[in-house]
Amino acid sequence: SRRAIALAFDMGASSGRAYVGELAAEADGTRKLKVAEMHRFENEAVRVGKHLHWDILRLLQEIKRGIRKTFQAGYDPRTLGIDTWGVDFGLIDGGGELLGNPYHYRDPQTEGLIEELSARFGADALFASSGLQFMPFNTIYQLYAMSRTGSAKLAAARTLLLTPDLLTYLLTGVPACEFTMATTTQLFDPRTRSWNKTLMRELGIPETLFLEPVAPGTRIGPLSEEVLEELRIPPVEAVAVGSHDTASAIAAVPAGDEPFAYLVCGTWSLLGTELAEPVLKPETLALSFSNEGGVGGKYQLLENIMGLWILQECKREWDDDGSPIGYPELVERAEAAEPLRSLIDPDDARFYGPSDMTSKIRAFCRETGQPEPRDRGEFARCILESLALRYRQAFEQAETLAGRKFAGLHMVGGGIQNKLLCRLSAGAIGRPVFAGPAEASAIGNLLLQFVAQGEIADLAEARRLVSDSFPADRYEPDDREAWEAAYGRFLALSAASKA
Ligand code: ADP
Ligand code: LRH
Repeated sequence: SRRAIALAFDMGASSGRAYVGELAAEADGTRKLKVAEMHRFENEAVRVGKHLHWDILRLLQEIKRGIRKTFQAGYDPRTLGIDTWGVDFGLIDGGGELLGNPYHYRDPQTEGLIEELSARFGADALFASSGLQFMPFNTIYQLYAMSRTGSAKLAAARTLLLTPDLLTYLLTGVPACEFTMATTTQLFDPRTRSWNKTLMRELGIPETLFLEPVAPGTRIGPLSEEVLEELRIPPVEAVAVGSHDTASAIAAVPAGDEPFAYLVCGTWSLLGTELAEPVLKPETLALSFSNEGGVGGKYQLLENIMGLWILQECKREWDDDGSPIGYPELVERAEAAEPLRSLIDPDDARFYGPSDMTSKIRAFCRETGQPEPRDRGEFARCILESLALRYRQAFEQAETLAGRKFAGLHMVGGGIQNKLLCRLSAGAIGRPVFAGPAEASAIGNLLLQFVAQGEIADLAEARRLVSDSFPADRYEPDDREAWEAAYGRFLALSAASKA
C-alpha cells in the first residue's frame, strides 16, 4: 500500500509553495511529520486597465509543475490539498468554463461599499449576519460591485468557486465549496451555518451561485484523466483542507489544551484566539474583530491587521527602482537603525492599496509631527515597530473580547523568519513569543489531508504532531519601560490619525 504521503499547495498573496509531507514512525515508536519543499514561485497582482487581477492559469500551471517535481523527486502522494488567501473567487458558466480572470482583492471596485451597505442594512445587523470585520475585500462587496454595474460575467455565471475550490476544480472537474473559505465571504451566516440568501437577493447576487459548504478534511475526488495523462502520474485524490490559508495556519499552531493567542504573520497579520462559538456581540464589531470558520468546527476570533504588506510594497518599490534588496539585508539594516524614531498606524486606509508606499509612510509621519524615515533601514524599523505595537493592541483586545488571559503569543507564517519582528513583538506585548512553524499553512494543509486519509484523528492530535515535529523558538520580552512609553505614543497617534 502507498505510504502516508500528502502534497500541500499553499498559495499566499506574495508567493505560492508546494510541500510534501510524510508521517514517519521514529525508532521509539512516536510519529513525526517530515516535510520538504518541492516548489516555490512568486505571486502578484496583474494590473489590466482600471482593474487588478490574479493570473489564475499561471498559478494552475505552477501547481502542475509542483506535482510533477514531487513525483520526480520520488514521492508518491496519495492526496493533494490547496489552500489560498481568503475572499476571492472565479465564476463558472453553464458549460463549466471559467469566466475570465478573477479579480484581486485589492481591486479598487469595492471603494465606498462598506459605508453604503452599512448605511443600508445597519452595521450591527450586517455584522451579526456574518460575524466578519468589514474589510473592503470581502466577497460581498466584490459581488455587489459587479451586480450594481451590471457585470456581464456575473449575469453569465452559474457557479461561484472560491480560489482554492476553483484551483481544485480546474484539476479535478469537481465543483465544491469548502467551509472555512465560505466564512470569509461575509455572505455566510454563522448563526445558522448557512448562506445568507435574503442578503444575496437584496444585493442582486444570484443565490444559485453558491454550493453547500463541506467540512475541512472532505475528499473531493481524483485528479482528472487529462491532468494525470499530462503529468504522467498515478491517481491522486484531491482533499478540501482548511482551504483558507489562515485556517490551515491556525490548525498548525503547536498549542495544547489551554486557551492560546496566535498571530499568523504573512502579507496580512491575523491575530486572535480559537473558540468553540462565534462572538457576535457589538463589541466585536466595535473592535473590528472577525469570527472566521476554522478547522475542527472551531471559530477564529481574530483581527485582520495590514501586516508585512507594507514592507513588501516598500521592497517592491526599491526592487523596481533598480537597487534590489533581500529581506535578510533589510532586517539587518532595520536592526542597526535607531529604535522608536517614528511610528505609523499600519491600519490607516492609505496603506491598503498598492504603490507609493514610502511616500505614504513619509506623509503619515509628517502629518503626525514625527521625523520622516531617511533610508531603508529606518523605513523597515518604523514598519516593524509599528506592527509590534499594533499586535499588542490586538492581543489585549482579544483578551477582552474572549474574557481570557494568554501566557504568550504563538507566531506562525513566513514573517517569523524576521527574528527582529518576533523580538519586537515580545517586547511590545510584554509576554513571550513562541515562533514556529514558518510554513504553518502548508503544514496545516497536510494535517487535514492526513485526517482525510484516516492517519490522524483530530485537531488535538494534529497539533501534538506539530509540537513533536517542529520545536518553536522562544523570545522573551525586554525593556518594559521603553515599550510602555512607545505604546502610549502609538495609541495617541493612531487615534489622532483616525480623527
Ligand atoms: P503570504 O503567504 O501572505 O504570501 P508569507 O507567509 O510567505 O506570506 O510571508 C511573507 C513575508 O515574510 C514577507 O512579506 C516578508 O516580510 C517575510 N519574509 C520572507 N522571507 C524572509 C526572510 N528571509 N527574512 C525575513 N523576513 C522574511
Ligand atoms: C491571509 C488572508 C487573510 C484575508 C486575506 C485576503 O493570506 O487569507 O485571512 O482573508 O488573505
